[in-house]
Amino acid sequence: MRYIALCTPLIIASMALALFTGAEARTLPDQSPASSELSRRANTVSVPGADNFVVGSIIGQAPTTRTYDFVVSEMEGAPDGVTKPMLVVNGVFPGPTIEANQGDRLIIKVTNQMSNKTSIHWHGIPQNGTNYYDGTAAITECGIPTGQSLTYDFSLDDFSGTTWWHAHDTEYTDGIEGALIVHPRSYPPKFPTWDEDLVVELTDVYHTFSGVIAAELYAGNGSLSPLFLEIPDSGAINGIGQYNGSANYFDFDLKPNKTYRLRLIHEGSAAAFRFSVDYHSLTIIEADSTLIEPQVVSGVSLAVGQRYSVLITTNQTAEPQGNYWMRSELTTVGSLPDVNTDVRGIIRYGNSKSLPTASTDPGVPGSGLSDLNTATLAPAIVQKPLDSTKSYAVYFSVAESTDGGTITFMNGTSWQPLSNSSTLLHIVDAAQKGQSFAPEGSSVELGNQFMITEDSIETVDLLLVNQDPGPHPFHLHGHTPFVMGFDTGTFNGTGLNTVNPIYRDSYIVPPAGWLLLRFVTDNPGIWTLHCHIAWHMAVGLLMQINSLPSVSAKFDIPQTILDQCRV
Ligand SMILES: *[C@@H]1O[C@H](CO)[C@@H](O)[C@H](O)[C@H]1NC(C)=O
Ligand SMILES: *[C@@H]1O[C@H](CO)[C@@H](O)[C@H](O)[C@H]1NC(C)=O
Ligand SMILES: *[C@@H]1O[C@H](CO)[C@@H](O)[C@H](O)[C@H]1NC(C)=O
Ligand SMILES: *[C@@H]1O[C@H](CO)[C@@H](O)[C@H](O)[C@H]1NC(C)=O
Ligand SMILES: *[C@@H]1O[C@H](CO)[C@@H](O)[C@H](O)[C@H]1NC(C)=O
Ligand SMILES: *[C@@H]1O[C@H](CO)[C@@H](O)[C@H](O)[C@H]1NC(C)=O
Ligand SMILES: *[C@@H]1O[C@H](CO)[C@@H](O)[C@H](O)[C@H]1NC(C)=O
Ligand SMILES: *[C@@H]1O[C@H](CO)[C@@H](O)[C@H](O)[C@H]1NC(C)=O
Ligand SMILES: *[C@@H]1O[C@H](CO)[C@@H](O)[C@H](O)[C@H]1NC(C)=O
Ligand SMILES: [Cu+2]
Repeated sequence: MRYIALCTPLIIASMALALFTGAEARTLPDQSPASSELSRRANTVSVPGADNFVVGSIIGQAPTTRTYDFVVSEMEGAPDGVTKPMLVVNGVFPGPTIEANQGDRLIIKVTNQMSNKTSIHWHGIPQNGTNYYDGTAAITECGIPTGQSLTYDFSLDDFSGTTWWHAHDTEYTDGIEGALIVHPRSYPPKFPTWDEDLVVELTDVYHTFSGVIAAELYAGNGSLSPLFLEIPDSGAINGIGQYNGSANYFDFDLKPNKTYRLRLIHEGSAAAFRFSVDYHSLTIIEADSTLIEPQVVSGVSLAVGQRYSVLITTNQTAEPQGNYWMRSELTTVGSLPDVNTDVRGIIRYGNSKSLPTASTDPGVPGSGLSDLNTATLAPAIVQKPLDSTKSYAVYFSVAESTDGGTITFMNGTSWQPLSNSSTLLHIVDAAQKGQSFAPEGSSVELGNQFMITEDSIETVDLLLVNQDPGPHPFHLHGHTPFVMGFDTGTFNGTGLNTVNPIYRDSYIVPPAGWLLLRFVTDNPGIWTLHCHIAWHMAVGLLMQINSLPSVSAKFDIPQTILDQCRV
């Protein structure tokens, strides 16, 4: 990898904010006064209210339709203290939490007040029968033009778990994202329990506007070195981070001797995060939206798009004031000057507002615990994979573009979004004329739409081969595939777990290694499979799975989506 220049922040603004007013009500959770200070400035992003990070009150309600109104706009914000241009929903970062129960229907009206198009993707939601509401710009829709709205309307069906929603391009890097929590009807017998249920949204923060980074990454020009541009400046926990001496922290004010479920959600764009809470062990109970056999660890690493639920018990005494750091350390970004990798928040359960005292992560002393090894994840509800009926291998790589920028390939094709159209429109148009858009098997359509088409229900083995020396976190829309195996080096036909493989929607393909997914093509539509490093997808690391096109042909694509493709 060439990492040759420094990522220079464009704007450095110092914010004079009182950290502790001493007059705050004790609430759960409790944010730094920085947020209320910010919200008083016009056209400026604020941190959402405490309710946004507490869930669980709707459990047990009868199945219902839940409606949300999202207005997306351009604002200024300062998640880590440095003022930057942001793109946000309803003026808050992170965006509004959507909370529902298994079986509910969601109706979300999204109005675009930005100067560019947008679309919102509901990460991990199956969208069975509603592929056109998957929110993938240029694939399932054409994007919501400036000044227009699109109302996403879908059933959650049997889906449950911790996930998130986000704009489906680098716009999400600047703030268009939020939590999406769906409570299951029930948990497996003997599954652990908790007293309160909290949302912890982890991001990396870029001082440079995402549109600028993406353009320069590809073109290889500008003042910033392209291969370096994917390096964030810092990070944030629930919208608050630290940079260059700013010291605001997201603050959970908890009760002693209780068990809390923390739903960790990686909503960032490139860095991996190692999450831990000083002196507290973490009991992992969920990976993405899959409940797992509980495991006690000292820390957990999350790649872009991944989620983990962890239980912590507020029963420690190592910090006499009862204040503990929670840490979201940026990893995989190297040790670079001017990047703050040491991102923190606070968990309090004493009566003091002072800062925790530990300067470095003390771990869980005397526990002998180590961090999660994802190879040991086992689902709490075992599903036995069917034998595969089809098998494909896809090789992906990161390369230098002719201009000296960065370009990525999946089997030699670098994806570029169709303009004023979507893959789904092409599929449906062709089918309605009695033709097919793509032949069965693998093909490249319209120059750079690389896809695999199955018009019957198949159990597909897809081997992803990473030809790059870095790890890449992949995500397949509309499915929760089995992760049959992964390793560095070359796949030799062994090393697969056919007994109780984890099924989840986001997985790391190891450096210069492989990962084997198994999924069933029983969900009609066009499904995106891509690297979730926002910059890698922006320069081409994306392919599509075209399932049951003769069923997709009967989709009643909403008129608004059709109209918005003609703008
Ligand atoms: C709009 O999109 C262009 C092209 O991707 C990008 O360069 C620009 O920064 C974007 N502007 C905003 C305000 O999102
Ligand atoms: C970089 O290249 C792009 C595409 O060729 C061009 O639009 C842009 O103006 C260039 N920017 C600079 C700073 O040279
Ligand atoms: C950090 O802040 C100091 C003092 O405000 C300023 O001089 C310096 O340029 C800043 N450094 C970075 C990397 O932002
Ligand atoms: C928490 O539980 C421990 C052990 O039962 C007890 O010693 C301690 O007083 C409790 N703390 C509070 C604040 O209730
Ligand atoms: C704190 O709670 C954890 C998790 O329930 C438990 O394993 C541990 O023994 C408790 N520690 C103390 C000091 O009570
Ligand atoms: C990808 O390329 C490899 C090597 O050329 C080929 O064997 C494989 O079939 C291709 N995969 C697909 C899905 O086309
Ligand atoms: C395609 O979309 C662009 C950007 O929204 C718009 O400026 C242009 O007029 C559209 N072209 C056609 C042929 O509809
Ligand atoms: C084959 O691959 C598996 C999984 O990566 C590995 O554990 C095993 O050592 C490999 N066997 C040989 C003979 O290379
Ligand atoms: C999607 O719905 C069809 C028809 O109800 C069903 O056969 C199929 O199993 C479903 N697929 C998924 C992934 O839920
Ligand atoms: Cu990648």
